[in-house]
Amino acid sequence: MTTTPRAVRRKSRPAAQPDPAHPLLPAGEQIRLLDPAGTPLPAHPDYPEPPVEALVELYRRMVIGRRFDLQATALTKQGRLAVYPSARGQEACQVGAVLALRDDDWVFPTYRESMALTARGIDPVEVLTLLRGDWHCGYDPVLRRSAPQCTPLATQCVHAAGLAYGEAYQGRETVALTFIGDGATSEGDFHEGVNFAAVFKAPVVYFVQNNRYAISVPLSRQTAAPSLAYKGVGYGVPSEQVDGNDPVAVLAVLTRAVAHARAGHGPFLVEAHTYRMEPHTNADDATRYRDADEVAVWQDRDPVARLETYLRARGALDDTIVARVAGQAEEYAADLRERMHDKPTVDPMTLFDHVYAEPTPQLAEQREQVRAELTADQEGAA
Ligand SMILES: Cc1ncc(C[n+]2csc(CCOP(=O)(O)OP(=O)(O)O)c2C)c(N)n1
Ligand SMILES: [Mg+2]
Repeated sequence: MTTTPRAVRRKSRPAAQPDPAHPLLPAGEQIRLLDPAGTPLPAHPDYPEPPVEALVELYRRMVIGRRFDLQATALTKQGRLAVYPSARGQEACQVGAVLALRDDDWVFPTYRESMALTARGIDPVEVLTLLRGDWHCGYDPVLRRSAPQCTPLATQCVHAAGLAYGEAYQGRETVALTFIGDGATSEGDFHEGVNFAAVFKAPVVYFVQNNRYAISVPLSRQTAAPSLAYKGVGYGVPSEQVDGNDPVAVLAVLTRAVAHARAGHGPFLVEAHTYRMEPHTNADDATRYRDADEVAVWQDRDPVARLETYLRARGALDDTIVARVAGQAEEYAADLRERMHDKPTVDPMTLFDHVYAEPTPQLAEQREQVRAELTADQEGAA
């Protein structure tokens, strides 16, 4: 006898909810230790406030960093720099990241990170060599533990994973921090880098500066994710989001992220919510894709003013110290201006020297082409 199966009646149950205590998930809100006016918020259980001396040094380097940035933009207008992607407005991220690291840790910067590199103590003229169009990189990456600034988006994410894995493999406690923009988190290399680092427990901090634009593409056209920090969770990487214009919170969150990586727990991803106040580069016109009201909102969240207000209220800054720091920033800019007026001696033929150990026939052909053009130029000038 055959029986007709009866429909199984299931009781309905509430939809599955993500476990809020899941250790990989970022907090639902940006971590913030100062409000936008610079008033301290209640202490955070997971992110203790960094020591006040570190915050004063953060302030000093942010002020110098901002002055450097302004000077670099001016140099483009004077024809001394080919191009400059400004980081004005992102000072808390640029400097906070550097201060969270040890000198023997590595950074993997993009074109946007000139300020971070100078905050690391690299000579600004060496940093600007790339943007002046003189050479691929003006500083010694191994000596400065800083990779060349990357223009191909997100490729540095893979480099950082490889270097960090290699360092750990050799028993060293190096951490690699890689900067990456919001737009570049859509690139395959970002995902491959994070995945590799997660699987092989490479000590990398992926530091996403979400400045809300990829040139003219706004965040709303870049991702549907509620936070870019969610992109780490899918790969098994603990992630956090922080107010990127709160310097105290940026340093606190990155300090913890770096400690996590150094302790051998693998990578950590931090999304910092920030804003670039200037156009993408000096060659861009930002008024074509964003309005002045939006920029004004972010002007009110200025990270330098925010930290200054807080440190003054704590008695760690006064008019004398503020004036001294401003003086140091002016000296820094004047020295840079002066030295950028020196015309560098660059031999274009050296461009071919370090591409391959054994040059390919194509490269040799291109080398000859350039040599012929240079000789023709010289003969024309004579
Ligand atoms: C692989 C690749 N694709 C496209 C570009 C062109 N490009 C240069 S910067 C940029 C926007 C990147 O935006 P984001 O990652 O948010 O960084 P931000 O410039 O805002 O710091 C694009 C598309 C590039 N450099 N490399
Ligand atoms: Mg961006």
